[in-house]
Amino acid sequence: MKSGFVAVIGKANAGKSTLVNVLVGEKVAIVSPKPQTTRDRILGVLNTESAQIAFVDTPGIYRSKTALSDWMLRTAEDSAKDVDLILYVHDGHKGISESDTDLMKHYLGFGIPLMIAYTKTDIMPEAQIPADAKALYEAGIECEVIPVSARRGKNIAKLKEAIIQKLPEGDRLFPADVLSDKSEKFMIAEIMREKILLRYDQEIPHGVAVLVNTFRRRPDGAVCDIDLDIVCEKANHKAILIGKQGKALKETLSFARQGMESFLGCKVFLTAYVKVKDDWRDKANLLREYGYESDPHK
Ligand SMILES: Nc1nc2c(ncn2[C@@H]2O[C@H](COP(=O)(O)OP(=O)(O)OP(=O)(O)O)[C@@H](O)[C@H]2O)c(=O)[nH]1
Ligand SMILES: [Mg+2]
Repeated sequence: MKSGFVAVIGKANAGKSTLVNVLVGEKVAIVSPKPQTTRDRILGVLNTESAQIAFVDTPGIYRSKTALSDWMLRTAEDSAKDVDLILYVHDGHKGISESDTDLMKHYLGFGIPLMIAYTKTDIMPEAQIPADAKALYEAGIECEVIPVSARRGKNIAKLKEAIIQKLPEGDRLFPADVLSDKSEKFMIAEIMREKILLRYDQEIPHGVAVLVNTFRRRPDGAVCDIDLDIVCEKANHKAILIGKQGKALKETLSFARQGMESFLGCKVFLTAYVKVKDDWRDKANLLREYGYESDPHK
């Protein structure tokens, strides 16, 4: 039996969470076209007959502007320590820049085996792949590079095999039915945030935190009642989130409710309030209150 922890690291928007979801075979992390979608370290566990891989999805590496993104960066950096393998996810269709090779070298310097998942091959010319693999090698990145498309499921089996080969012999780290370390309540808040990321632009989704006040499954199990707060950081953001006659919020909530229903497998009654907490992303007490602890391992 092989088992171990694999930190999934890379620039923001590279496709890390999409890849973790495909590898695990379930949605354990939300995904959006905007950078800085993932804020927390999220465990996604893949079980096979002869192996268990505990993937640690992390916030993408991104230029830091707020105390929240500082915390996210620290979370990613800390997650890459004490693992058996670093899976560095590179967005192949963006080409290779010096900042990419610098980051790869930074993680190679951790002294932990590193493998590159070169993803999004479905939206780039095939000939570019060997050219980039060569460019990486010439830049001093000496490690296995596996081209994949998480969206099309291409080469995912090969990537799993390559990862398992690098893991140590050992028993399962988690019971075989555990998929994630996050609760249903956490995922409810994340699904709400995902729909906000998809619906609104610029700083608005990045300045939103979601707090679930009530999450209750009725005794027959067929219905969940969910009540949550959408906290934004400016009064004008609140107006945009709600929209004219509440239309924007109503649409976003309907979209979120559908996502929650398919995740929970039951009907959902969702109520939500939009609140303003001025510049909460730079306030240590509010960061803590919203679950972005100063110590990412807590
Ligand atoms: N075409 C294509 N798009 C992909 C692929 N993988 C991810 N994407 C898209 O890339 C965008 C970012 O994906 P995420 O999985 O959220 O990326 P991430 O690295 O987790 O981003 P952060 O959490 O912000 O760091 C989304 O729009 C995905 O649908 C892929 O294999 N092919
Ligand atoms: Mg992510």
